Amino acid sequence: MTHYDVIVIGLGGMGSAAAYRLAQRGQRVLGIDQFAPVHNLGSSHGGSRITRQAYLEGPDYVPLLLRAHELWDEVERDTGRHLFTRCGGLMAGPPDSRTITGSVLSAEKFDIPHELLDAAEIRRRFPTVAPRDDEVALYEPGAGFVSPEGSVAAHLQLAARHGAELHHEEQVFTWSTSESGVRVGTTSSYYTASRLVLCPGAWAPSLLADLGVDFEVQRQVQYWFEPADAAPFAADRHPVYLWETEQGDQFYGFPAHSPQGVKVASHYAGTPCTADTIDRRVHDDEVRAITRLVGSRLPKLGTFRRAATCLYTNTPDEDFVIAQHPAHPRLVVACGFSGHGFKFVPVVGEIVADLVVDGSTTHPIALFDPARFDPAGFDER
Ligand code: PYC
Repeated sequence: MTHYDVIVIGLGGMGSAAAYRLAQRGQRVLGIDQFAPVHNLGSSHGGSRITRQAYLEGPDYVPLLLRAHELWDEVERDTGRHLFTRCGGLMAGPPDSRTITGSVLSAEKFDIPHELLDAAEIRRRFPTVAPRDDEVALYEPGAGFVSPEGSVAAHLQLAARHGAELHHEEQVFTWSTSESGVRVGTTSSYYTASRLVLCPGAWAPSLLADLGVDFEVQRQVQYWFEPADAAPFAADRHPVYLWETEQGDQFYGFPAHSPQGVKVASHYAGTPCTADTIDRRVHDDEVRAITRLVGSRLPKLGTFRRAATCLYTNTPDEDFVIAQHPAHPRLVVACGFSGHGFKFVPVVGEIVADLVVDGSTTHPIALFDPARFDPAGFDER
């Protein structure tokens, strides 16, 4: 039986990046995923994910985003794939909303280039967008979107180039760790390694039941519309946007970037589900609701064309979990990305490689420690 330095379970966005960075650092890597490469059953599909650095979720994330944007460029260079479209980003809402105050806080603290726009200026610059008179926006010219499918394909390509062995359509049914190593059982075989990385996406509740994090997996829907006039939605004229309404709804969208049309979605309309039992149908009342919500600010969005479901894996505070597992020192986990993680993919790969190879990282990841959910502390279990 081949013994590996590290086995990576889950080769979606995060796992593919982890497999690459580990292989790049000379580790003998086995990556395992239950599906064929670049599938649409997890959280790494749909053609686009927003990336931005004036991070409304908190300034602690910004150093990671500064590095992530460097690494997106590096992965593009190393693979020749176009992954990152810098079309600018509009964070819009009432002046006292978290979307505005949080974005401004991060932008000012880290000197992220940005402009504050009032409603008239938003309308003047972006004729597809119709803010209320009392809404404002932070415009970030360096924001844009990345391709989730392109990212997975690029990282798998780089992992293989650096010697990683990648097994697809092989399901893990058991893993264990001991003082001497780790053991993984799949539908095909058993494997051993010195270390284990789990990037389980929406399968976190079953694969990481003893982590002490109360994950909520949510069914989300991405929708595509076809505007009567597509020209003003082109990526050289239209930003990505994240909009908070005065009712606290948050929706987001993209310029036209595929023949499928213009993609929009709601950030908070998810419903609890499991990764294996999610309802993949999209219902008429959902289409009516998103048409009403996004149409209230983008009245020229046009005709609904198609929709696809997707999965969020939320932690209770919506901050990620990236750490050595407190009960299994040989295991590193990266999960709970709570619907806003994809933009971090390349830096998460780097952090996981640091934790596995060096046992620590210089990246600021205290925010992601799962011990925050255990007031008693893991030592007292
Ligand atoms: O991180 O920008 C983001 C985002 C928007 C909606 C979901 N995530």
